Amino acid sequence: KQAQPSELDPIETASRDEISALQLDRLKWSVRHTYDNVEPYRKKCVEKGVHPDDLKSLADLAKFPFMTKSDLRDHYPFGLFAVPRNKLARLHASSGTTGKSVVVGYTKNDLNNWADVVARSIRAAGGRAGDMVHVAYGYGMFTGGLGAHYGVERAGCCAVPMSGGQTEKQVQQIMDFKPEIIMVTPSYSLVIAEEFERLGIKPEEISLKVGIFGAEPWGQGMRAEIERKLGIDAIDIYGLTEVMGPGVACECIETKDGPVIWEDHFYPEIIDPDTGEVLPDGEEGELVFTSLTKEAFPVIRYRTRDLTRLLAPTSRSFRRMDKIVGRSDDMLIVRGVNVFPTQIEEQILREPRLTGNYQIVLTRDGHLDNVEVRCELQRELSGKLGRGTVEEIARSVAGHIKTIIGISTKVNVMDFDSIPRTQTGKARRVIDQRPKQ
Ligand code: ADP
Ligand code: K
Repeated sequence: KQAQPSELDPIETASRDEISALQLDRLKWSVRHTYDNVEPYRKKCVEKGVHPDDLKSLADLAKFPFMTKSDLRDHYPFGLFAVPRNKLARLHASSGTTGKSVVVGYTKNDLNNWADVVARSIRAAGGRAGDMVHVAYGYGMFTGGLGAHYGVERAGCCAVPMSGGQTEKQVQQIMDFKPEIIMVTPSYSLVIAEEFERLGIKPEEISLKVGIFGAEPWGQGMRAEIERKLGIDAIDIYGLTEVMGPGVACECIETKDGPVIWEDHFYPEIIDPDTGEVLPDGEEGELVFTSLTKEAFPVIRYRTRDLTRLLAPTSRSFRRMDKIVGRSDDMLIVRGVNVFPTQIEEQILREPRLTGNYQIVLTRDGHLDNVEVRCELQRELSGKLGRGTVEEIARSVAGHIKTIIGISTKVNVMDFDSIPRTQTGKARRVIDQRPKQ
């Protein structure tokens, strides 16, 4: 499944010097293009006393101001677009997981580049021309469905534009059409896997060989769970609406060691979220992207709020990102301890008798935060274990959470299918019932 050099874009195996030279050329163009055509960004530059001519090396980018989600909201809908509206070929909007949605636009060239990076992602995941790809990301304003779709076609594959929902039909079509690849959120892939289970269809009877999963954080335990239940290799794809959509970075099947950033289109930095200072590769901080080729909606130093690290190249010449711990908005502060839902997910999935469906419910009792972790028994065990065993599972998960994360929780081991499933995409992991301060 490993890609032959002839199947890769030449830049994927170029020397770091060639990559840096290309990045600098493109970066100069992108900063100039944004400065000339996006008035609010030009204003920020003037206030900071920087000009596109100051950009002489990649490191000079650190002198430029950031863009944030609130800039997008303040200039809703088209205030940050860098082309006149008759040059637009498509609009998308973020699904608004956190707050009001933002609108982004693409020119024909932007759509072309997007399809290229998604096609490259599919090849990295082991897909080849001629494969059939079941796309269960939502189609519509969300970038997932259409973003994946045109990449599938660009890769020479056959797209099955199923979109999200209708789980029984998803499974029926996978059985009938026998696709090799599925593209879907990790949480919805588990819902599909459970439907296969319910029908008594075993992993080896499922045609799928590879799943390309993104749009929400998922840990290594979740990867193992999905791989086991569907009999596939599970590959991590990363992206966000503001920067493009899915396909900003994608893991390679031969290494599965974190998404490779398609650095010829998206220039990454990691910053200290408190000071804004650029951190060296390997250190954890907030991921920041500058688009290098985008025409309609260029972003310069866009703060993603996603926390991760930049890692050295392995299977390609581009750098990788570590799995996203979570985005800063998702961080829970429980009795003063910072916790990401994925950290709790990892502790739940150490226990093979539990599924990857879970929910964290926060309440406040006087001044104390209470955390209930709801998890579920695997279907085949549900209703069959004695109360003592169920309590022992709960105690063991709570023990791991206490030792590794440092918070006390009440773990509630429930029967299979007690927690609501996502039908359309991203799972709702946290229910915060604490009074707003
Ligand atoms: P919204 O901001 O409304 O959720 P997006 O679809 O643009 O809409 O979401 C992008 C965000 O989803 C990213 O900033 C990141 O937090 C998350 N995300 C996307 N892909 C991954 C991934 N592979 N791993 C972890 N988080 C991801
Ligand atoms: K399979």
